[in-house]
Amino acid sequence: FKVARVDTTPFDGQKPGTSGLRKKVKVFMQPNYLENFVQSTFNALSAEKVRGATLVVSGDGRFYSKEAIQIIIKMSAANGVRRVWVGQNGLLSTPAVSAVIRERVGRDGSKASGSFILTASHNPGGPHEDFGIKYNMENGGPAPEGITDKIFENTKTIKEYFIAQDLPDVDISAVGITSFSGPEGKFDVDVFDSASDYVKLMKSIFDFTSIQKLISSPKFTFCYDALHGVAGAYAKRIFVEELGAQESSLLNCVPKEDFGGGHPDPNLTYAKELVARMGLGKSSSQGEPPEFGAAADGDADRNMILGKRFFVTPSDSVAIIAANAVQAIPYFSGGLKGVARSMPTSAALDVVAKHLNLKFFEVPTGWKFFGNLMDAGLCSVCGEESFGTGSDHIREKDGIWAVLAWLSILAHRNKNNLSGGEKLETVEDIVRQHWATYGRHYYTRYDYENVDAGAAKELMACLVNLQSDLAEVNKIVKGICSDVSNVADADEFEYKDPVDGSISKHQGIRYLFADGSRLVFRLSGTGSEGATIRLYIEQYEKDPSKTGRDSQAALAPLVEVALKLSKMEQFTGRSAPTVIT
Ligand code: VG1
Ligand code: CO
Repeated sequence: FKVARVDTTPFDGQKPGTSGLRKKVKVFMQPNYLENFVQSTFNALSAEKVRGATLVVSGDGRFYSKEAIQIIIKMSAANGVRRVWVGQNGLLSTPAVSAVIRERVGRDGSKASGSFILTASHNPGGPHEDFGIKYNMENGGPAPEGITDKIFENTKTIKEYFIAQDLPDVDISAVGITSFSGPEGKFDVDVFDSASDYVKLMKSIFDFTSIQKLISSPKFTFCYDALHGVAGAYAKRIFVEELGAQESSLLNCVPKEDFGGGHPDPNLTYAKELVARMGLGKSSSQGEPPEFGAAADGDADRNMILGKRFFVTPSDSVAIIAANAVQAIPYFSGGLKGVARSMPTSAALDVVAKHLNLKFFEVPTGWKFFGNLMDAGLCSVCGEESFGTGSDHIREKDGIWAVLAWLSILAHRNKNNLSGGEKLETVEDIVRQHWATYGRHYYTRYDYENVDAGAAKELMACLVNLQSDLAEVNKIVKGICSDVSNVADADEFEYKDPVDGSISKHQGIRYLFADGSRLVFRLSGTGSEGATIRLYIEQYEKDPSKTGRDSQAALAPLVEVALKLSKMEQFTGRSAPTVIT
């Protein structure tokens, strides 16, 4: 092949957000749009990460992925990349990409130094929906801000990109290596099985035999919903082929370019079918719900954990996994190095860390901040309130890992109880016991999606302003509701990375109450249109006789305070949020 140099001009708005660049498909399909971003990324990396390097290129299979993969292959060839690894049919979950970067060895002994991941995660897909791209580094984790800032700077001045226009499209549906020769020598495209490296890693972490016993017990029933995302490709291999679950346990496990028209976001609003099957929500199906249910997002890094007629908040989930990991999961049998959560995530994990005397870290929203802690050996288990849970086995959150962690806890708790007449210890039992031991963090998140960007900025600016006068804040708060405790502190969250010293500012506005309750306001960094305001509300209850309330009822006074304090309706014109989780 030959290398063509193509003239181009910058596009506005190619700034990577919380997790890469996400835009409507039609934006990405403009001539040179994807090419500019890819070349800007190559130019942001040091030469040895590109020339002669091995890159992974794959994603969640959403609409436009196949075309994007061919473009990136041709641009990689032209930029001197030696090998491109592609999951069969272009499919790799985000956690599988991270595993492949860290674990896979090519036939010629090669190792990958980075990856383009093609996904907009939990955002819908299809010709009128979202596409996305992000770059992950040699450790398998998202590019740090230093790199994403450089990429953005490059997109503003880009004048040219390089592409091997005459390279034929590679058949990514068949496993195998295709070799080409170019001006600098050989270039290989290696198409490989999407699941095997990931499955191997999971088998090295968990005790599959004990999970298999749980799943085969007549007392245990199971259901997994991939929402037509890429998780389906892994669910079949792991839950059915390895662990013996029945095929009928899998819902929506055929990956689709448009996620079947749905919103591939595993929460009580969008995972409707699973929610009904589990006996939650209004439209409960007939029959006895399964004991355990779970769902994933489009790229399979998120998870929702459900018990029979019972929802586990993601903040509780990470705390419960941390509290049980050493006993239930072989990978952690030597102890946990530390735990971490993102700032808006509830403090349930903090209480576990304190009890177990573990190192604890609070980082800004987005998985990239956990990576440094893990690389430095400071953190084993971490999570976010946004249905993200994971560990240092890779550098991304991991939806199927979280399900296997819960299955491991259930298998451990019930190991002498799988046959015979006794009742199983359920998901709900485990959560209620956890609350009895550690107290409960009532928690909810209100999302106002696609609001006017100017209005969202104003609302945030007012909240920042208000923080300078706590006496005034308390006067307003008491005027709204006399029952809530005093606001003891308020700030904008700022993070200093303990490993590299880098500072991230403006990571969300916090109002911290004397009794440990919190209100947090943030603007989302993953939307593709307008602005999304997120409001996070949390209240701690230590008294075991009061941990069983309905969470929306328990939080009602704080919700009222948050909405009035921020003048939410006045600024946004919305009388209710788009989604409550
Ligand atoms: C959201 C979540 C955040 C998560 C991010 C990526 O970001 O709040 O916790 O890490 O999505 O998840 P934001 O900036 O919109 O609040 V995924 O599964 O979309 O890659
Ligand atoms: Co995701």
